[in-house]
Amino acid sequence: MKKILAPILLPLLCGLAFAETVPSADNPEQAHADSFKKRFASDLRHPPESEARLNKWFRDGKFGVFIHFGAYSPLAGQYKGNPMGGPYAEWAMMAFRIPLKEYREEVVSKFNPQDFDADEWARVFKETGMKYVVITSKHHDGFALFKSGVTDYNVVDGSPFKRDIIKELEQACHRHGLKFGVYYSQAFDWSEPGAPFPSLEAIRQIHPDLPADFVANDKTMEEYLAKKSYPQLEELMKNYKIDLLWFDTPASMKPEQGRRFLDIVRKNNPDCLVNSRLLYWPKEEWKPEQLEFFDYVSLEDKEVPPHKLSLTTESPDSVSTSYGYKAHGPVRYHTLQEIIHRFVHTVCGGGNYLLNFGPMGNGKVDPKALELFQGVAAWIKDNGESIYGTQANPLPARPAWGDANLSKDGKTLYLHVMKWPADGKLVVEGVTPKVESVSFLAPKAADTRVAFTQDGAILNLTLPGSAIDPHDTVVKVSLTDPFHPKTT
Ligand code: H79
Repeated sequence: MKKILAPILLPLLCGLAFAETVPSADNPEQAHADSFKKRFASDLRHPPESEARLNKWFRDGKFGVFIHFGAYSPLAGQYKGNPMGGPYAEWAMMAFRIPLKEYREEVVSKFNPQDFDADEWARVFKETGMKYVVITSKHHDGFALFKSGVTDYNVVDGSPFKRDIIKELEQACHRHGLKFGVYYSQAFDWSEPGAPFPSLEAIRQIHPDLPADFVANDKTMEEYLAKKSYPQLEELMKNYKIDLLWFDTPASMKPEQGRRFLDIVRKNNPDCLVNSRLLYWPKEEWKPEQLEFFDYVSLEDKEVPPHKLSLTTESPDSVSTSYGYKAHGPVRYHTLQEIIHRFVHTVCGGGNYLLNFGPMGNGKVDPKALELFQGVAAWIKDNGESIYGTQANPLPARPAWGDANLSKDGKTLYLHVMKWPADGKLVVEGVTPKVESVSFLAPKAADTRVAFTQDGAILNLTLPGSAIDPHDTVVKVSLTDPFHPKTT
């Protein structure tokens, strides 16, 4: 029996800890950069079809919103008065080992987000500066937020809400000019005993009525995929206009199964982007034979790239330590400063920033998330030119005082000053093209003079006594000739 279970349980046990990067005692940043280099060889390149798809909107977009919404949202990390110990509110079913029947009776039957207003959400995202949306159409609990003919375990047929959340949001996003993507948990589905689980015990707790001789194995996995996962992906691709497919936690997935998912996406919409969690665990060393299975690299959950890669990346970050809305048990929200810094470092690292929040059980945007979004919007209003359509940091290293990136034509270098120099002297190393002029990007400081001297590739700036922006002051450096950054 152990042998039969190995393929379905082992990948899980080995690969589960991909949430945060392991810090090294002396220099965690260096340790992260080293692990990053080891994972991604510099000769990895996207296939030409992916290049073409990425160039349509993704690479210039830089900023998306990630939404974890589901039957777990009203629980907010608490079940029957018990707060969750773990970080992820969307894991409630597994954390509390709620049997499927009980989950349907006690959780799904109470999912009724009466204040959900897709148009209002889309307006918030648009005002925040996000260019695309990725929402959980089905998370690990297996409950679909779209109308499905495969099972009534979906929002329209199985909840009192009865409205197709994916349809309403897809239409609202496209009305507002936002690209629309869905997260679909293709492998994990706790409503299906044949799919991968963290342990045998967990299968039995969530499915107590299983026959005594039930075993989960490759065959039950394929049966689950054939019965539910492939058909639901087909439904999503046929019944909705999907611009991006976000797969996750590919436990037990085989290449031929990944190919089957890809075929369903491609034949319905050849432009649809696919992230890199259809197959393999992201902690592994990335190999050329993987490249056909994705358009861009999903970095690890909450991982900010330390530098640019030869591949296009996206960082799935969150406003808090959870993805689903969590109001009970341990939870910490990022400060606005942390969010802006993580966003800017991600973009300067050549990647996209996918910022998650969990809507509340009533369907409203979490006010703490909204406040952070408004802060980001205010910063972008002044500094958006240094984000959208830009290229990664062209300097030899990430500077100690912040970060840097480059306009598309290479003629403007943006310096993101996060740590303001006490003496006003900012030294920028590696500016090889000749500097023409230096100014601040924020309109309120457009007339403030910035004195500079250039000594070879060393640019010396004299800044005012205090920062223009408390989080990140952007200094715009105009160059006489385009900066040609090295490719990786
Ligand atoms: O959707 C979000 C997560 O729910 C999902 N990926 C992001 C985008 C995810 N699934 N698995 N994992 C992340 C990694 C698993 C982490 C775990 Fe744990 C550590 C599972 C068990 C230990 C955290 C702590 C979750 C449950 C307990």
